[in-house]
Amino acid sequence: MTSQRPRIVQAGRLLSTLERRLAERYDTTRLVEQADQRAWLAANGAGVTGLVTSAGTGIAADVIAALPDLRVISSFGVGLDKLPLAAAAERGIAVGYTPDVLNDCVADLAIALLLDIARRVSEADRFVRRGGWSAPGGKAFPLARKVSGAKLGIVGLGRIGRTIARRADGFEMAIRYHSRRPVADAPWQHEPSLHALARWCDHLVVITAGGAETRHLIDAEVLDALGPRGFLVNVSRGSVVDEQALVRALAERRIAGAGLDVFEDEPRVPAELLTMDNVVLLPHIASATEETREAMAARVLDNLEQFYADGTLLSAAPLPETASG
Ligand code: NAP
Ligand code: 8YV
Repeated sequence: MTSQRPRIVQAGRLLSTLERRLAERYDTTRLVEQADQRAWLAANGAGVTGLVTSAGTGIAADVIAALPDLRVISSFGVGLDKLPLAAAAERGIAVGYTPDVLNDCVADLAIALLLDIARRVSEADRFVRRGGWSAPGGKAFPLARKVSGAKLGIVGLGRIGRTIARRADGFEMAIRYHSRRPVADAPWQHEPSLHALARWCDHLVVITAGGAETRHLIDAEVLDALGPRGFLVNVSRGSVVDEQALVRALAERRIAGAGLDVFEDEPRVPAELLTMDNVVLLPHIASATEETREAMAARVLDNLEQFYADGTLLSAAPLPETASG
């Protein structure tokens, strides 16, 4: 008997509650469970109308090419850098994502990294655990740097960047931001030059979109402008920072420290960083709370449900213009 439920494909693993609900509502195939994914797609790709993935997993070009009837992609996450947006626009495939519901948690984690690296929280924890505090005649733990009232530069004042700025207001920080265009209703000062922003601030928080346009936006020159008393926090994408330039700047103490949630080649973290005390390294967890991941899962489902009901999406990703308009 043919299933009446829409046929969808799930690329990569997802939150288990989301996987269960997808399987209940749709005729779902998990690509990762297929011994030969290409062979499965070649034999069964026709008739699949939906594809669910995540910002981290993305979609390989050959997967959507093997789905001739694909009408909708629903992605778990807000980053669009691994999604084939141009191909989707050309083929009229709708793309849903999960903006806004993760703003709070990503902003909270950016502030956590900022506090951790400037106040040496993780470093102090390691000091206590290895007996440094209680050691007879041991050295005093080094002084940290003040966050309240310091100068914060934000690279990318989008949904999450603004949420970070509002939190930093609570710390009475002086705030300026850099983006290609000033944000009309933002109370913070726009800085058209990224270098000038880096020179001015004590802490530079990076929260732009990823992808080709922002690749290595934070390069050796920006790091030198930030300088030996400046801290870098990156919660956007690893690709936005030139990681080798960052490793060199940290090793040579040309910047004071870095808090990193994202890396250029995840889950690979450059070995040099693992032994440095002036870095905090996280495994891409900015949105990873039970509450936010459930809200993201709900948006993935709501996007699909609405699309199959009326052809529209609750949260439609912006697609590039096609040659035909
Ligand atoms: P958003 O609202 O689209 O904001 C993106 C910002 O980046 C905008 O202010 C944009 O301003 C700026 N931007 C884009 N290209 C730029 C460039 N070349 N130079 C300077 N600024 C540029 O996106 P969002 O929802 O805040 O999310 C931002 C990103 O955070 C996502 O794309 C994702 O990669 C990342 N993220 C990471 C995690 C994590 O777990 N670590 C979680 C969620 C999101 P202009 O267009 O005016 O330049
Ligand atoms: C998630 C993210 O880690 O939303 C994004 O762009 O990077 C994070 O929220 C990701 O969606 C899980 O793949």
